[in-house]
Amino acid sequence: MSLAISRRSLLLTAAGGTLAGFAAPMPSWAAGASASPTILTAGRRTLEVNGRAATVFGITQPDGTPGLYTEVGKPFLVTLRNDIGKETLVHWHGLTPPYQQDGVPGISGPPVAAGGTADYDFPLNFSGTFWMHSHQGLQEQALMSAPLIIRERKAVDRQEVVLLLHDFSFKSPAEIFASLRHATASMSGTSMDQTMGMAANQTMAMGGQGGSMPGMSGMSMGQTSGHAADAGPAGMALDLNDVVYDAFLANDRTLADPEVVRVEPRGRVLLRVINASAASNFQIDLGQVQAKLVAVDGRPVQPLTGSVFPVAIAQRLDLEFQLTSDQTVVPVLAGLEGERKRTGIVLATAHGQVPKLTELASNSVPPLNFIVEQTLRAAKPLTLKSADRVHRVDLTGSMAGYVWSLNGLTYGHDKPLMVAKGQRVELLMTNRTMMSHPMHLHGHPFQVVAFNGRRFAGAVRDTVLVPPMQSVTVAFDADNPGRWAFHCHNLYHMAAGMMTTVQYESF
Ligand SMILES: [Cu+2]
Repeated sequence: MSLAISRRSLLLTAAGGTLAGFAAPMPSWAAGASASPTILTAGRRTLEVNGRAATVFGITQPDGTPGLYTEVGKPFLVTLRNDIGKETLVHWHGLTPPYQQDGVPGISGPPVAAGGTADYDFPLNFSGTFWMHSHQGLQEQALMSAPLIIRERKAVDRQEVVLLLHDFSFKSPAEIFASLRHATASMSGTSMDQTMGMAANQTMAMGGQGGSMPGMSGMSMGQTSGHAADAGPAGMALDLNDVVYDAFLANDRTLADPEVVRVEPRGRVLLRVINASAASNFQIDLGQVQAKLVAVDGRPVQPLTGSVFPVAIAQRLDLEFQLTSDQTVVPVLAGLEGERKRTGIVLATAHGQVPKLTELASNSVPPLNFIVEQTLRAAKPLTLKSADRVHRVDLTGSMAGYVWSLNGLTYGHDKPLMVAKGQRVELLMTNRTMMSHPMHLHGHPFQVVAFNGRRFAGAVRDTVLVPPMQSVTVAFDADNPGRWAFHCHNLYHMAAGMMTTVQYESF
């Protein structure tokens, strides 16, 4: 591995000065170029949730705006300030920087020390809806995340609305993780070595029913580990939500007191949905509004019309629609899969009377599946080419102490997926568990090219939900040398070991 760092690479400074190994020439802005960096501060803030104060993280500009709004063609020119009093590092989810600027501790570089800063400078060659989040420990659960919007250069006559979704708990993320590990460790008597997910085992422990169990949705297993069960492939029980949350937030608010976004009568809207949850998949429901899904994960797709769209952990949706004259109040609802719980915002014209919305829907949202994914077609597909290298990646898990892994290996004991520059690479992911996994590759957009072996030219994106006991193949071009994280974006699965790296043979 080479540590050669180009002029446009990361300059990391800690309180004590420039870190060894990361001494880099000054980025272009520091050398007197006209543009100056946007300062993003990772800090703490107080939110009120369900009438209670909660201290959470945030990533904000000096004027308090969360995240970054920029324009294609401008460089990504950012100084990250760490004001949280301990180490952090922020990942620019979906962007394609040089790997040293990717924001993953231990893979791209060291974290930023308390009180320190890090500088970023790389080109932005595409527009779209992206996001940023801490990749340090479990900070993402405590809301260390924000929008990262790259607008098109041409002005478009439509109102941009960003919907950032979070799952929220008053418990600390460490406490949640400890409870998950404890809950499963104490149940692991009979199946230490099997590579199934947890729900099948838990279902047996709860009476041996293997089929669909309506009415079990939302039942709670102890304090933290609640498992909604539903019919899976061949009638097996699926495992949906490991964590029972205190609230689901849409732009930091619950549906009891939602954000109301004022829109023009008959206005055109571009709704950018970002699922910044740590561990929750949602279904977006626009009610009477027919929208066009025009991009997923910031990458354009052939438009798909509808009013209900799945959005898995870490994924994004760009939805375009025009309100009709009688659509003066439009709730944009996000329902938790397998549950009746929901959150959302409300679009309303100046005179639209916003009704009281209940946080529990009348029906539960079905588990996310692959039906919409299979119908998506990239607007700009990869060139047609056979794979130079195929990596088989089994998504695996074990009951023993909440362990999740890839090819049976947890991160740290993993075997990196090797690639060479210029190769077309395919990742054939087979989910051997009863829980879906939102799999995310850093630094490279990938195209979804097969589901259970059936080929199609699916969406180009950065995170794909692999359903339980199914297989999904993605393809990407190895054009960004370095060492890149590849992991499940369920934060607790990643923390439990469901992560590896894609590594170039030389870089
Ligand atoms: Cu997972």
